[in-house]
Amino acid sequence: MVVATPTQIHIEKIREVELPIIDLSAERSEVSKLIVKACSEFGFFKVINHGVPEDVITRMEEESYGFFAKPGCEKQRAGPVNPYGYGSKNIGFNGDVGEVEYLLLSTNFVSISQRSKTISNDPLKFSCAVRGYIEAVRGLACELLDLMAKGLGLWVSSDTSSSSSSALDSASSSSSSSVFSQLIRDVDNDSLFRINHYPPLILTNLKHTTTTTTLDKEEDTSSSPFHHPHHHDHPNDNNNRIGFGEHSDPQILTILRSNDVGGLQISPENGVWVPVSPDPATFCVNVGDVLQAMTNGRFMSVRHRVITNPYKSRMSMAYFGAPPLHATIAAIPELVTQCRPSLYRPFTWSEYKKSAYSLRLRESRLNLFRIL
Ligand code: GA4
Repeated sequence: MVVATPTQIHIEKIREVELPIIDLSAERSEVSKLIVKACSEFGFFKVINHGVPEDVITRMEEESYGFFAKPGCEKQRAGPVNPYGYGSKNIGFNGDVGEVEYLLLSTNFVSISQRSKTISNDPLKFSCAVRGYIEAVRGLACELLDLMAKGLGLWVSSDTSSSSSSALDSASSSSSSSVFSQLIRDVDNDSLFRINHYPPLILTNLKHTTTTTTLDKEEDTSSSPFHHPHHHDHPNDNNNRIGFGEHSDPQILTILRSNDVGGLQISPENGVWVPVSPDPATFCVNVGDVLQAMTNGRFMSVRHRVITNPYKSRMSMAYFGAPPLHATIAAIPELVTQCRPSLYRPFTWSEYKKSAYSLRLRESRLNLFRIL
């Protein structure tokens, strides 16, 4: 274990900033401007009046709680995580760990119903809940991507034309979906659904005394969290552990819903961490690396992490909208100018994904594709 010097510990600043809140019931052109502003300045925003039915969310949440409440040996039956299934503590393939257990699923319905057999005693109920949730959240992701395209002046919708144009067509061509949402509407899209459960510290400690991941790397004094009752929400306190280490999401767009337990933090600049207040009534949306590349850096894929709560379980459900593996990702021509030349060389999603899995979680993988 590396011992941190006092300067290393003080580098980390926590700022209280509220994320922009987008009301999807407001006037469309106003909403699209606000979304573009949020994606350019924060890379993150919250959505209210999102139209995803409450019962669809509740059903998915109940199924998830049901799974994580099972004994460890039963949960292991849904593993290993590669390519899809149950994982615990290990993240990716290069030695990253966190105080998290999770289910990683493809959004392909055939794959989900296959997987459900090892996840639930009532596989049909589980796969229907996942299917309903994914359909609703994908709809929301498409709507948000279309609003982004409108806000960037890239797309004029036309209800009469079909959506057959390819992602490489001019972005401003008239169609029923934008150049962004076409990628995740594609039948071959590579989108993912992930359910994360961050157990409270007390449970984690009782069950696993050997592998823990502390935020600051001082000696671990966390076995008695009640000795620090006034500091239990401070992330530099040893009672808080890394649930999911800092990273950016590789895909296009992430739609996250959590229970009422906080822990998500975003990093608008190096060494600064901003806690995101939990709100089960909203969705938290963030720009992924692919969208940063397609907007030629106009939108930011911001680093984030999750800190566990010492007393309460956090559960989050994330939909990662991704292109088909063979899709070529390049900056939208309208966003490349003499003053703003192309920042990244074109790549396929398959190439990018391979590169992401070959690196550690915290690596800035988009930089490998930078040309300037
Ligand atoms: C971060 C976003 C998604 O959770 C995920 C993660 C994936 C994994 O957990 O297997 C990655 C991580 C995520 C980024 C870089 C690579 C891939 C672990 C890792 C080290 C499922 C994804 O697509 O990328």
